[in-house]
Amino acid sequence: PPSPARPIEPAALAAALHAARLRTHDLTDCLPESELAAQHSPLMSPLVWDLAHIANQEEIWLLRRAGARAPLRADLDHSYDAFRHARRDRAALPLLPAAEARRYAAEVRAHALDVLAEAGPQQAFFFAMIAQHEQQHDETMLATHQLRRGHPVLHAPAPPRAPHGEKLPAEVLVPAGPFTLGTDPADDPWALDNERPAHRRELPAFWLDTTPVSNAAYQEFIAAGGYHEARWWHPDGWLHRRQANLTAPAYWYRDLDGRWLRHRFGRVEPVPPDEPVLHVTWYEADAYARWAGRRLPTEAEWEKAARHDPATGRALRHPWGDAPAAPHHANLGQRHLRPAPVGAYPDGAAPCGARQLLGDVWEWTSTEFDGYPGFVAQPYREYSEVFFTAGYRVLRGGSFGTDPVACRATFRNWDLPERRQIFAGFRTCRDADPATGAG
Ligand code: AVJ
Ligand code: FE
Repeated sequence: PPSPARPIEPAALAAALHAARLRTHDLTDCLPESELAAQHSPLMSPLVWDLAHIANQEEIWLLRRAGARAPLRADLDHSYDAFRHARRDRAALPLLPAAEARRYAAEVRAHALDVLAEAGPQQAFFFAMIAQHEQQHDETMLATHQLRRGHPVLHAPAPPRAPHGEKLPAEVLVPAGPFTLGTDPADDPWALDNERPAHRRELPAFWLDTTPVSNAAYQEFIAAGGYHEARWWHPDGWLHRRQANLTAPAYWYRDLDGRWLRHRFGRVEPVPPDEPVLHVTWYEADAYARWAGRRLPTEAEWEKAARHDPATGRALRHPWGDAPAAPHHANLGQRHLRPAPVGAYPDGAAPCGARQLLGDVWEWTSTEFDGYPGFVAQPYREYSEVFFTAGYRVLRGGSFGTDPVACRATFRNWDLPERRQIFAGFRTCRDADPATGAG
């Protein structure tokens, strides 16, 4: 792993591991064994698989690799190897019952903290990676909760509203010019391999939606017959739309009066018009953008809007600056179980004026997932490299279910264009007039 100029303090690593474990327990202690072992969807693992996989990865990377310890439970490696078993097949594996999985996780954690106490700065990255890994699985488990049928078991207060009476411009201008894409360990010791290395890019000016696309805007696309006109759709998207019979975002349906309702973590409620649209495929996002006479941003455009500060020419860690994400900046960390209305979080605005770039909903970009020039797999090929140029699209910005430890303006997520169980929405953009740089 890289050796950062400013290594992360061991206390910060221990705190990140601890916070992730509290969340893992919150997501799993609330369900009986039968529900933890159940396959709620072929798209997702049983929650008991995630639970022991989190512990097994921690054993592999922190105990065996960083700590050079002898294996504790080498017999578990096979069942919890994500590359050996598709999610749909994992319920049939000889999985640890939840109580045993929790014991295994606690035992691994006790040893991991011993390793951390002896570790040098060379080892810090493994701990940062594993804390993020657990949080990523926690978000995946949250998506499994959304797929599960049954009474609500998760609870959280509503997110903040948008500032009252404020009229935001529909789009903001991101002027032409150079900026930095990606980061280096010296600047961000938490950055994962696919965020590296930092490199200069140049982009023409473009106009970006100030906020993610709302449910109300998306309903106009539906009402205009957008799902039934091939001309708006990518050819593969049109095929998928017909095969999967997509007619609205996942979890939406109409009542007898034609009003849109949605399922959300075991509850049914009217679709809130002013929230960012959620649970759409890349194909739906792409079709909406074409229908609106616009396009999805590239991930370079997204990142420039999210962190380039024209006043200093510097790249920020977050849209609001380098300060750590606080609750008033962004809807992150599962503090709420839904996105905030579009226009919320004025304190989290980027220098260009765009809002909610971090938090609320992951944002689909037009870019296919690949390594940056000079990419080096760190420490294992299976985190990122095996997914390059394999048809995955990049998502940016994190959702309400993403922890701040696994979210920053350089963070890259990816998924297949037909997936929508993840907390994905989008915003659109358009080229600026090349003559005026605005237009
Ligand atoms: C980065 C969210 C696409 O869940 O497939 C978890 C994260 N990698 N375990 C995924 C991950 C290995 C990954 N994503
Ligand atoms: Fe994993």
